[in-house]
Amino acid sequence: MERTLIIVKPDAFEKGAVGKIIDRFIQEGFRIRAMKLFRFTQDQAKGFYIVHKDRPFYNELVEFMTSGPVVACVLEGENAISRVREIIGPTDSEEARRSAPNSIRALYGTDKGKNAIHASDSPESAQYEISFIFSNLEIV
Ligand code: 3AN
Repeated sequence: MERTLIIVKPDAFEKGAVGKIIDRFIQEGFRIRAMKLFRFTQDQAKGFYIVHKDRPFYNELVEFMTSGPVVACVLEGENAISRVREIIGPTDSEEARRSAPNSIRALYGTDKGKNAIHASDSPESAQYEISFIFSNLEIV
């Protein structure tokens, strides 16, 4: 069993897609171990995305992630990290509509920035991201 973190981003929250997105993971067999609705401060978003601090889109990413509420969940399942990445689809939602039309980014995202959902991409990032958002007492 493996755990991973997803964040329904402000664009998908604004569209009212939170329920459909979380239900997709339940239907795919994952268990929800923690869930939280919140809004990132600038400093929190910078810390969460610290691995991207030298990328040209870092400021844009921080602005977007602080633009409205998000919903974060810890999901558990076999090979959760890679399976969840498969279900969310490629980073660019337009590319996702071409190559993975049933992926979450294809269905609910707009482009490379406004791409509806985040998911951890490795065991190291899953561990960092889960403990960044949740305390032990919030994970069942
Ligand atoms: P992923 O989320 O698929 O792992 P990364 O790790 O390449 O993608 O990028 C992290 C986040 O940064 C993405 N989820 C996306 O929101 C944002 N991002 C990536 N590339 C761009 C870009 N060219 N312009 C704006 N935002 C981007």
